[in-house]
Amino acid sequence: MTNPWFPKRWPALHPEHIQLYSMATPNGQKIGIALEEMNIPYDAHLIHIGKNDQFDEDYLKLSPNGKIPSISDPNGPNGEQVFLMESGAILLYLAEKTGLFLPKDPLEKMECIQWLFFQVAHVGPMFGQFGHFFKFAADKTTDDYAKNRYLNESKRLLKVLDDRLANRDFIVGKDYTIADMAIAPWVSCIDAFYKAGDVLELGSFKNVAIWLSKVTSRPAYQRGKQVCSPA
Ligand SMILES: N[C@@H](CCC(=O)N[C@@H](CS)C(=O)NCC(=O)O)C(=O)O
Repeated sequence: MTNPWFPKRWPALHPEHIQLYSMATPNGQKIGIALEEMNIPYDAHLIHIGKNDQFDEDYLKLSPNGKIPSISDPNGPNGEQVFLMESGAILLYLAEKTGLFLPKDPLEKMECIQWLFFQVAHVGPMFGQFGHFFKFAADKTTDDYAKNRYLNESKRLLKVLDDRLANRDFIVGKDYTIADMAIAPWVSCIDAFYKAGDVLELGSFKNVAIWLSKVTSRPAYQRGKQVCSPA
């Protein structure tokens, strides 16, 4: 095993533990939630994206795309340090490492991975673009074209989720998995951060509402969503 490497600005407090580099946005929250749910010891480092920490030369060495979240694990495969970016890949890595929150049954496991990819490919980018045009750039565009495009797509995705949850407790089935950890912070942020519950008609997605309250009331979820909050 070679000596682990840590970015200069964010030294490890416990070099033997997983290091999380993140901020409490929906993509970042997923990993704080997973670490808490899985009871994994970790050091948390705030990468303040509003202050461009994500472009720090050292940070880019562990997360070349310049986004949060990322992790390093000094005890990765073959005992070597591993660096990982992309929240979906990190969730899968942590679930495989611990054997938790990823179904053992092969079919259910594929379904879990499918819904995880659905989050990363659709829910995150579309809700994120909606939030951008609805909350942050409302005064920078001359018409509603972009806002409406992402609003309609976000509503469509909420309906896909609502249908999926019509006869299931959680996204895959009866058990809570990393797919729930990935999707819930994004649905939660619609009201909590974008203040767009009304415009997206969140209340009309009844199955989503029941599922969301089940997931977000978990103590580990509550702890995890605050990890790497700016002061
Ligand atoms: N697909 C990536 C998306 C990560 C992402 O977009 N992170 C945002 C915060 S939610 C970020 O780092 N933004 C900083 C920037 O764009 O400069 C993932 O799931 O990890």
